[in-house]
This record gives sequence, structure tokens and C-alpha cells, in this order.
Amino acid sequence: MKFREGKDMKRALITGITGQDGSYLAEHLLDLGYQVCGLRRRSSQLNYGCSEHLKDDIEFIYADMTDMGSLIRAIDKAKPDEIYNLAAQSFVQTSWEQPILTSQIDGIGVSKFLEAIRMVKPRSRFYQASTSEMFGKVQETPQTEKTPFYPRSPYGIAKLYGHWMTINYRESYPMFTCSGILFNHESPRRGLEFVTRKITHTVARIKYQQVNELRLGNLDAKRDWGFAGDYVKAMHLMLQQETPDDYVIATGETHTVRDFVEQAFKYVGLNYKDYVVSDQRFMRPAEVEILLGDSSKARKKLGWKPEINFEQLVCMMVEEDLRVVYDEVARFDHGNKRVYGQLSI
Ligand code: NAP
Ligand code: G4F
Repeated sequence: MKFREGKDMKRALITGITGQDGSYLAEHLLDLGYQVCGLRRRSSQLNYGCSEHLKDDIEFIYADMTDMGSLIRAIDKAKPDEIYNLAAQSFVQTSWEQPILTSQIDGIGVSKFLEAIRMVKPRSRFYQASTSEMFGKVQETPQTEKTPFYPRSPYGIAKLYGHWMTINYRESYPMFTCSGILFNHESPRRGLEFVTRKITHTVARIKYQQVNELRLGNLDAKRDWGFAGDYVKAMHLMLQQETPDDYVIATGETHTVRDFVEQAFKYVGLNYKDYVVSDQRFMRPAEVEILLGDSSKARKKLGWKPEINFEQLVCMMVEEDLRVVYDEVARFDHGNKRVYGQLSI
């Protein structure tokens, strides 16, 4: 399929289109008949990331969240009815190593984007990818839209700034700006450094005897894990309402990292205790111990609910990684064995 043209088609601009959520959202909007433009940054390798399979259906525009001129030009070129800001330095651990870059992309970048929209196309509707990480050291459980924030990482703090700027713009100007406070959501497209994908990918490598251990940090941390494909539908629904608002998106179930590990190993008939090794390198300077979301507001007002549960999510991810690793093994069997070493992420 080629990039769609048509006068009456709705136009969407997605930042972070090469990432996990950007790819699922692009698929969803294309299915709904949107023209989709995606913002991507220049890198030494041609990078479509998770949206590689959609590259002929999307109009890509080069821009960077830290470069306001490029954002202005991107909005002018895309002329979007809806804008989804998913771009971020999204890995919490890295935010301690690169706190300033994280603030510039995830915090100030949102300001730049909102200003650019106000200047170029103030009538377009705006979605900001806020996060349960803003609850941090949780002040109540479960967390709702009214729970006070207490971020515990440079990432959470930068995101909280972007969250409040999004609210401030709709309170200051006649702009339609929404924030989705999304709890952890995963998929086979999740980056390999995030704990769920690290687990399922390593389980597959253990199954195919490429490695013999899985090094992890805090196994007691609890997360409310859902499926990314379900969560992007909520983003779209938020921008179809009469008035802009903020919504918690979550499953309402929480599980420890240990639960995830146990389930993933069980799926391939192994006992996690024989393979998991505790490694200080993966402990956080300040941990978010528990996240559990109450998405009643979204369920009532948006009519949204998750379709995939925890067990289905783990199965989906392990199954896909078994396929991925099988292909890797088949491809590299004749040559370079280094690809099978223990990942250091
Ligand atoms: P992801 O896979 O890490 O994708 C992040 C995207 O942001 C990538 O496309 C990346 O492009 C882009 N990006 C990074 N820095 C940029 C910059 N300076 N300028 C332009 N683009 C930049 O993240 P995700 O899991 O899809 O998450 C999407 C959004 O939701 C993020 O804002 C994240 O913080 C937020 N969020 C995620 C979750 C979750 O559980 N997944 C929960 C709550 C909120 P490159 O490919 O070039 O690196
Ligand atoms: O998978 P994680 O790295 O995700 P985290 O930190 O919860 O952040 C994700 O969800 C947020 C929403 O709440 C998003 F905003 C954010 O962008 C990202 O998508 O870690 C989950 C938990 C943590 O408690 C961590 O300490 O797993 C624990 N963990 C234990 N061992 C590990 C490891 N995490 C990673 N990445 N690697 C480990 O080896």
C-alpha cells in the first residue's frame, strides 16, 4: 500500500513512530482510514524501527524533539488534525545516566512541541504520553487521576513537567490537549532492555541453549502490565471526546517481576530458579516498588478496556521470541557465534 491521499481523510502526526507504541498506533490509525505522518530523527543507519513494515504507508518527516525549528516545520508539513507525542528517552535506568538529555527530550521537548502547535496549527488535537512512573513512591494504591505524584527518577520528573505543560496549555489557550497516564505496556516489539522483553528474549535463548543464565535486578518490584496494542486504542479515543481530559490506562492487576519470570520459564517447561542470577547492575538508585492503576474513568467515559491479560501477554511475548531466536540460530549457525553471548543490558 502507498501513502494515502484524500481530501476528507483525517491526518495524524505521530512522534516516536519508530518505537513500540508508535508502530501499534500507526497500524490502528491506518486501519481507521487516517493519513499518517511520522516524525523520525536522522541516524547513521536508515531507521524505521518498529514501523519498518509500514514504511510505504506513512509519510516520514525528519525532526527532533530538541529542535524546535524542525517541530514547527513538521507540523506545517503534516497539517495534522491529531498529534500524538510518543517520542521520549523512555528507559528509566538510562535517565540516571543521561538526566539532562532525558529532561530536554521528555520535558522541555513537550514545551517546544506545544509552542510549535500553538504557533502553526492550534486547532489540532494533542495527545501527550504521560506515565505511571510519575506516581513513583506511590501515595495511594490503586493510583487514579487524582493520586498525588511523587516521581522517583529523572525520567519520571521530566515526564511530570510535560504532563503539567499539557494541562496548562488547555487551561491557558483554546487548545485540545490530553494526557494519557499509561501504566506499563509491553509487546513483542518492546525494546530488549525493558525487563519483560529481556526476560522473554533470554528465556528463548536459554531454550535454544545460546545462554545459560538471566541476570536481573529487583525481582520484587510490582508492575501493572498490559498489552501495547490495547493501549494505543485508548490514546485515539481520548482525542475523539467532546472535551480534553486526562485518563489513567491500566489493567487493574499487579504482578512482581518474579511472577513474570516464573510464568515465562514455565511456558518453555523450565524452572526459573535454575537460571536467574541476581545482578546489582540492574538495581535502580531509587525504585518504584509498586504500580497498580485504576482505569475506571477511561472504562466509563471512553468505553475502553484491555483485551489481553497478564498470562496471554507473557505467552505472546515468549512465543514471538522463540520464533525470533530460532531464526537467529538458523541464520548464524554457519558463522559468527558471538551474537549468542549474554546480553549486557
Ligand atoms: P520507545 O519504544 O522507547 O520509543 C520511543 C520513541 O521516541 C522512538 O521512536 C524514538 O526514536 C523516539 N525518540 C527518542 N528521542 C527522540 C528525540 N529526541 N526526537 C524525536 N524522537 C525521539 O517507547 P514506547 O514504549 O513506544 O513509549 C512511547 C511513549 O510512551 C514514550 O513517551 C514513553 O515514555 C511513554 N510511555 C511508555 C510506557 C510503556 O510502558 N511502554 C508507559 C507509559 C508511558 P528512535 O527510534 O530514533 O530512538
Ligand atoms: O521494564 P522496566 O525497565 O520498566 P519501568 O522502569 O517500569 O518503565 C517502563 O514503564 C513506565 C510506566 O510505568 C514507562 F513510563 C517507561 O517509559 C517504561 O516503559 O522495569 C520494570 C521493573 C523495575 O522495577 C526494575 O527495577 O523491573 C525491574 N527490573 C529488575 N531487573 C529490571 C531488571 N528492569 C530492567 N529494565 N532490567 C532488569 O534487569
